[in-house]
Amino acid sequence: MKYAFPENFWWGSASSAQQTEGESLKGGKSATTWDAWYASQPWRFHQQVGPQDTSTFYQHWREDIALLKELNHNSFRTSISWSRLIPDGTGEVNREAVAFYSNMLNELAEQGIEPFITLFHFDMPMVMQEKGGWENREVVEAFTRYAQICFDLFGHQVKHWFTFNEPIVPVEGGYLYDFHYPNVVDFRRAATVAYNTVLAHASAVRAFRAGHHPGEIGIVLNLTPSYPRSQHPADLKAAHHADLLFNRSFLDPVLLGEYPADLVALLKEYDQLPACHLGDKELIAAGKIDLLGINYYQPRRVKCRDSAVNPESPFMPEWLFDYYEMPGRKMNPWRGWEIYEPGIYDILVNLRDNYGNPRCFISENGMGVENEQRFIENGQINDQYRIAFITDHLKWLHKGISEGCNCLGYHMWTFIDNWSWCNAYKNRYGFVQLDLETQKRTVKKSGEWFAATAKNNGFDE
Ligand code: BGP
Repeated sequence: MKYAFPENFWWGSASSAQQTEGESLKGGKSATTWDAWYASQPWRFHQQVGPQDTSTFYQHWREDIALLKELNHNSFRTSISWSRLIPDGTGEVNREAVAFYSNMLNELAEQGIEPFITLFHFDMPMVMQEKGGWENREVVEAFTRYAQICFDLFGHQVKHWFTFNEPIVPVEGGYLYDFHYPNVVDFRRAATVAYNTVLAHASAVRAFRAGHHPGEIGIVLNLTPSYPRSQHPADLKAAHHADLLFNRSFLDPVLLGEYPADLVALLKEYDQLPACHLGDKELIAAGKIDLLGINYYQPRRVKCRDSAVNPESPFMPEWLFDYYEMPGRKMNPWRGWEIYEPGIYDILVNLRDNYGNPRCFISENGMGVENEQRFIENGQINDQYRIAFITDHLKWLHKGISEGCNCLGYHMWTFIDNWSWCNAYKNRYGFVQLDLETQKRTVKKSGEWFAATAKNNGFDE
């Protein structure tokens, strides 16, 4: 086999509670920011399809786990919904939710599929958001309690925990660029949200260790390698700043136990540092992880600014760099994201060389495509573009592993076409096609390809 992967390599896919469960306001669950936002501004969502329209994992989990098995998954990541488990955020545990998650985890075990469980995948309970969400330090304690409850309830079933999925995204979306609730545009508030998220992460890790729970704990970060337009010092500086803000603001605390000095200096220079309390440093140092999940979709290409910043305008990341639309770059035209396969290798090499080669795996990688129906042949979506996308990324991943990078698995986004934040069903990512009307599931060609690859632990070319 030309591209053989290490023994016990994790092959699987990822999903999340809000995007798949459905029954968004049923089964005792309270509203998340997504439910509330949809209720007040449905036009924000593609074709006004809201988070209630899903593949209804809440009912179809058994059937879906059978499909995971059919696709030869040996592992699968999903999340627990805080607002389902503890509807008022801080009080009573919802027994119906406990039964649901525990039955689902049992079924995964029965099928020999290792569960990877995320505690927070963008779905803040609205009751907590009303108290300030991640801007309010009190949420750190509430999140830690929620995490502890999960460890206590499901610790015998789950061996791989993740505190957050892509914690920078609610920061960017909710507090900088207006694509998540609460639609604030304010760098200082964004910095506070990011800081409190790091504290919440560290506090949950500390609780996990204090409780001597079995297994390991980590976080899932979306890493966007920052490439400069040129080797000119001004472009290099722009790339360094983008890297500090969008990667290292989480990567350094969770792997090294501290913030990069350059980032602290930068925020100080622009008077954007969040308030620090006594003991925060020690807490952050306690938040070092066992396992890093890497979501890789696209790089970030930047250049120095061509024009001076208007000093009257509010501080934004773009004060420090401009985006660079590199001529000839390969794009996914539907999602508007660049496809750059070597990025996956560059991430791994950076982790190996600058972060002590931590245990890691690719926790998401994928290709969202519009109107996939047009590729149906004999009743099945023939998504050759997705097979090519995965193959090309796996080749670079394989190269990284053969050069000593400590990458233990590859999970695709996603198992079944799911509801996406604001984009609803505009771009579909699944190995399995979902008919929203009938709930019928049909495996795509890429699903079959992946099943064979997972079974053979690699592929030939
Ligand atoms: C990641 C998220 C996923 C998923 C994916 C695809 O950022 O972790 O939840 O949605 O991106 O992105 P989108 O659905 O916005 O196209």
